[in-house]
Amino acid sequence: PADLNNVQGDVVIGFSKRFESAVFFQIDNADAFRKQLAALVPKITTAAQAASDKDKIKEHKRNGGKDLLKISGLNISFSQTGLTALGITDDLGDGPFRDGQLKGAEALGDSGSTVNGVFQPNWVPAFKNPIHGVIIVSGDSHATVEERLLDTKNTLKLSPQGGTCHEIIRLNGAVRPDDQKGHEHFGFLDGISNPAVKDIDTTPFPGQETVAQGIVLLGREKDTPPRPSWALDGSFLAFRYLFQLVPEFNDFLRQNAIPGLSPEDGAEFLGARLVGRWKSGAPLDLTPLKDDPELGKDPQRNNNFRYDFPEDIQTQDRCPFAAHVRKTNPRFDLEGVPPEKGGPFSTENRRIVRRGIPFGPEVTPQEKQSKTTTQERGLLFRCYQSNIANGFQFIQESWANATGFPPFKPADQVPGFDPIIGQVNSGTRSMTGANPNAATASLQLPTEWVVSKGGEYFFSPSLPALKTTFAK
Ligand code: N7H
Repeated sequence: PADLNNVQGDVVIGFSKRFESAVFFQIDNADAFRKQLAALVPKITTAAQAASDKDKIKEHKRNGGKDLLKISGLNISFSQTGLTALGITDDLGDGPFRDGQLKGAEALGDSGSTVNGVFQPNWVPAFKNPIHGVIIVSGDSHATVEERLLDTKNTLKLSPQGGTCHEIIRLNGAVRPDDQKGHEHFGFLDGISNPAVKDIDTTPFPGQETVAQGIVLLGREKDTPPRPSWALDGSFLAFRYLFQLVPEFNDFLRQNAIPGLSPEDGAEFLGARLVGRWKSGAPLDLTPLKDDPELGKDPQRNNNFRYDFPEDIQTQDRCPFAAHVRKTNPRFDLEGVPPEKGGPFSTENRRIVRRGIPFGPEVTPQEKQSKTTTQERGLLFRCYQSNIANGFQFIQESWANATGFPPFKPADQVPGFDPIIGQVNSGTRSMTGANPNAATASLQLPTEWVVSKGGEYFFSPSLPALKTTFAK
């Protein structure tokens, strides 16, 4: 198994964070960059350090301390064009990584238009130009992030003129305030369900699935393609710059509130049906008719469900097939398919390690009133996996965007799109099962509430690879 001193901390374990910045950069002078990188490598946060930071925070809280320990994390990752700029020519064996995300944007379903026969997604310009790498800096406060980032820039000699590399775009994320802490901008508790990695997350929560190390780390058990030896213990990072149309989402919930309840409760219930969890985090599969905030925040219970039923076919009585968390981790919808139907199908190699953070301000009173987004906000989505085609890309294209998925269901119930992230290049979307009393009824959805404005695929090398293959 991997040594946690060799793996970057964001890949496994994860950073403890309130604030985070992602600085996307382009390399100008490969030799000089490699030299400065040698000085940066000892400063990079390993998984061992990230784990010890987590323990420190726990200890601090146990002693009655407020959650203000000074903690920060630093990681670095490179795109295919970044490897090429550095003169690293070994093939990492991952198609989507090699091609870059821009080329795959149309297939991912992003909105855009075709100009002279070439699809152009509606991305911000920064992501339409080559990005060589990304530095991720996290911390307990804005000041901690600034301090660590300044030191990183100085160490790397990242500067607009005459440095080793320069910044293309910087994106800043922050945990939302007060009782929305840990919730994404639509209001739902996030970061509940990640797979446990074998021999690393050794005490999984009930219902938390343990995956082989090679599902996340290259070169480990169950990682299949041939890799250069230096790729061992690295991981692919899929980054997505996703805007969220929050007032529009809330307006839709009110307009289409589930009947038979007060308008507020009907809207709340519809929101839960779209996501598959209540805003508190409580899964519909365990509490299908009303929220249970105690369950929502209890890690011993809030992931302990499988969508398994005593019936001989899967149903969407408790949770729609298309609900975001069911589409993106179908559990028993695949693992419970009986042998006579060709099953069971394992979902192990579809699992990803998610590490997103919200960006942008809270919804303003004006936006609420006009039901129209005027401020940019959303999710700086990122996830790690050893194989992008099996992980992020498969979940987006073959599950969220695939109207027939999951397959093992009553013939008259076409699940439709994942209402949160499912997309088809601004085409029309619908789903069934939103109303628990009308499983076959189709609900028309807006073309998108989550709008992709950019992204890239990166490789997060191990510490030994950074020292020997990347730095000099
Ligand atoms: Fe999702 N949301 O607020 O609705 N996501 N997601 N996601 N997501 C999850 O279980 C959300 C996105 C997954 O194991 C929760 O931890 C939003 C992308 C997966 O049961 C909530 C955006 C992809 C899971 C959200 C967004 C995924 C998951 C419940 C974009 C991959 C775990 C919290 C702005 C292609 C499912 C939790 C499981 C959970 C939301 C993006 C995948 C609330 C707003 C792009 C695998």
